[in-house]
Amino acid sequence: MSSRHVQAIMVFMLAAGCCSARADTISVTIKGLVFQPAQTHAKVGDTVEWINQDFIPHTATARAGEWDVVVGANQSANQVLDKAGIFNYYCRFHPNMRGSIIIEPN
Ligand SMILES: [Cu+2]
Repeated sequence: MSSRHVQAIMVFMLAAGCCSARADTISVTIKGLVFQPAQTHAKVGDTVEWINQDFIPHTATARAGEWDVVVGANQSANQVLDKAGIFNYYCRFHPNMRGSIIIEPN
C-alpha cells in the first residue's frame, strides 16, 4: 500500500471519528405511558430517538411547537435537535405524558 493510500485512510478515519463523536443519538423509551428518562440532556446537532414499547401510538410534541413526532405502536421515531434551550414536550394522545430535553449549544 502506498503512503498516499495510508494517508487517505487516516484522514477518512479522523473525519469519521470527529463526526460520530460530535453528534450523538439520545434514546428515550416510552413504556407504560411514561417517557424514560423524563428529563434528558443533549447538544445541538444530536438526534433524539423515542422508542415506543407500548401497543398504542404516542407523540412527542414540543410545547412551543418546534416538533411534533408521532411514534407508532412498537416503533421508534427520530428528531434532530437544531436549537438550544429547554424543550418541554408531551404526548398529544395522553397529555399526562410529559418529558423535557435540555439542549446545550454545540
Ligand atoms: Cu401517548
